Amino acid sequence: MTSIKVARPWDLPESQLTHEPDFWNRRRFLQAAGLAAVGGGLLARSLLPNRVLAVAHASPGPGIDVPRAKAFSHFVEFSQWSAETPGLAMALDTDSWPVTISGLVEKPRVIEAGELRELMTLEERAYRFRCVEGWAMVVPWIGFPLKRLISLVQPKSSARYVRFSSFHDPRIAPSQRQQDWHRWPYSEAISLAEAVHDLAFLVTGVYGRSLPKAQGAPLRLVLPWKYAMKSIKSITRIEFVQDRPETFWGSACAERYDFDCNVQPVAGSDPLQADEILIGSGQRRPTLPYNGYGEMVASLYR
Ligand SMILES: Nc1nc2c(c(=O)[nH]1)N[C@H]1C(S)=C(S)[C@@H](COP(=O)(O)O)O[C@H]1N2
Ligand SMILES: [Mo]
Repeated sequence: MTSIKVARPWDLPESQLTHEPDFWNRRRFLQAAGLAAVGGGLLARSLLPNRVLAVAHASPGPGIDVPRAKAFSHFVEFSQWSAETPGLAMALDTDSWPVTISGLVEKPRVIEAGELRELMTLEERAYRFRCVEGWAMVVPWIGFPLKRLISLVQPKSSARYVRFSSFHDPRIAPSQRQQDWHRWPYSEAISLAEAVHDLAFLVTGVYGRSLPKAQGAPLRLVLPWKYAMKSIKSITRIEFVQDRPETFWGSACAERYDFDCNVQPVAGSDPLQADEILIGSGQRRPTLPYNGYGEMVASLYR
């Protein structure tokens, strides 16, 4: 059987995809590139209280031979060091995962992530993915446009922002027990205009499989023109609100991360953003405005 591929504005040449083994072995790559302590780095270079730094420095460095460290993953609920995350994240009960959609909508509802997956036609989209720490890749995500979910619940005209929250379960997430200076649960927010943009994608799978827990199963957001911290994992709540919400990183270090977090060669006061390193090839190249999606999204910010 042949399938006809219709070109979409975000399509990238297949040659640009990050090779799947490089995706799963990111940690090893990042370590070789001197970027291994990505989770720790994010905290250490930010303006968090000193005790965060103390925690970061007291932890053992990530060793590459930890058997369960299949993938690099940034998931602060579970661990400072990515090596531990895939194992710890196994405790997420993704079989039963109600997602609450509430706030300024005509049709609020609670829907099981599995039910949502059935309801939506899933598609594959390869997007550039760029962490504020400087690494970049091109990932074939599987999911559906966020705007399709939004049309299900029908926002009221007073809704101006969409706020996403991750799970809160200190029994399984060590940082939620130990790091009381953070505002748990992890949350992110975007404007409604951003949320209904074609590129905004809710993700349930990656590289042709269902999303691993460490990557934010069963449902995560992917916003390819923004730093990956906005691409919140393991979403349990989506709220439509009038006022701009606080976000997890915004309240931890507002001086460093603005609300938009759009990828820019030089973002605010952070001179580290001029270049990025491609996972796999290790190529260093200039950061692209809006991570290369400027033609599609720049008009949102004029
Ligand atoms: N709930 C939650 N979502 C999160 C994070 C997190 O710590 N918790 N980290 C963010 C950051 S900083 C990055 S770089 C990406 C990493 O996604 P990946 O592990 O799938 O590469 O997830 C983002 N979403
Ligand atoms: Mo990140």
